[in-house]
Amino acid sequence: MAKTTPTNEHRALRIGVAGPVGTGKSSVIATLCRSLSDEFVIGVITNDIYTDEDARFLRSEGVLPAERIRAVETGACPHTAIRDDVTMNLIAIEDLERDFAPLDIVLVESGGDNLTATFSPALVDAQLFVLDVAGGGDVARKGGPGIGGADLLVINKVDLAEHVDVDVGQMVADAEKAREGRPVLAISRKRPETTSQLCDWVRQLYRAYVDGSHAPVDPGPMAPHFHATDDGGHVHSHEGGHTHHHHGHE
Ligand SMILES: Nc1nc2c(ncn2[C@@H]2O[C@H](COP(=O)(O)OP(=O)(O)OP(=O)(O)O)[C@@H](O)[C@H]2O)c(=O)[nH]1
Ligand SMILES: [Mg+2]
Repeated sequence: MAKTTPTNEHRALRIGVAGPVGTGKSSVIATLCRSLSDEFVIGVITNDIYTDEDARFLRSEGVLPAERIRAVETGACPHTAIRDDVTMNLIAIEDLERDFAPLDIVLVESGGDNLTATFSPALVDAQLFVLDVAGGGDVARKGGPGIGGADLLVINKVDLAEHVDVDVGQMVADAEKAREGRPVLAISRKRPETTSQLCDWVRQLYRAYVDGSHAPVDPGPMAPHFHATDDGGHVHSHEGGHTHHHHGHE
């Protein structure tokens, strides 16, 4: 496998986008591609369990040339592919970087998972974690490595807050408390003034990456958890000590 440490100025900045199912990871990526494609050459890798649905959605948005958006099908365990064994993703990123060199930024969407999935710092230089107001105002208080330790926490779909009785200010305050000063952005793709803050964050990160002042931070391993399945699954454990069963995979 090719070397993955940055050895020249052409190695793209790799940004992971994680968060629970449906919070708006693909939409955030589409917004970034749409807004930043004049400034940066961007590529996208999506991680889905069984399909290339996210890649197809992003291609259909027309925000990037379709061939610069590639899918990794991770099988039954999306968090493994971004955390414990990142080989498939590293190969996909390196292929993309080679085919479209020089890329400035590669955005990696994780499979929609639970609250605890985070990227390994061996895979991405920085990561954002996406929550939405529709998941409930108290989610931010629940903490976990993504909420607490991601480089940026995004609270998405704030346009829906009034419909789901969520106080965005309170949700942001709770998140800031959980994050000990790390940044939180409340956004909606329907409110350009909010997504422009997200773009500014990426621009600032890119500058820090290029001048060498950005250091990848590990948000921490997944919390112990258990996936129940039917009989016949096998068991394995991950970093962080959790154990879970897979049914009929591998
Ligand atoms: N109202 C509103 N809806 C949004 C916003 N962003 C995303 N959505 C909607 O939320 C739904 C999920 O968005 P996606 O971007 O597909 O979410 P995702 O996190 O990529 O989903 P998975 O990859 O399936 O986990 C879609 O119906 C989007 O149209 C927003 O800012 N406001
Ligand atoms: Mg998606």
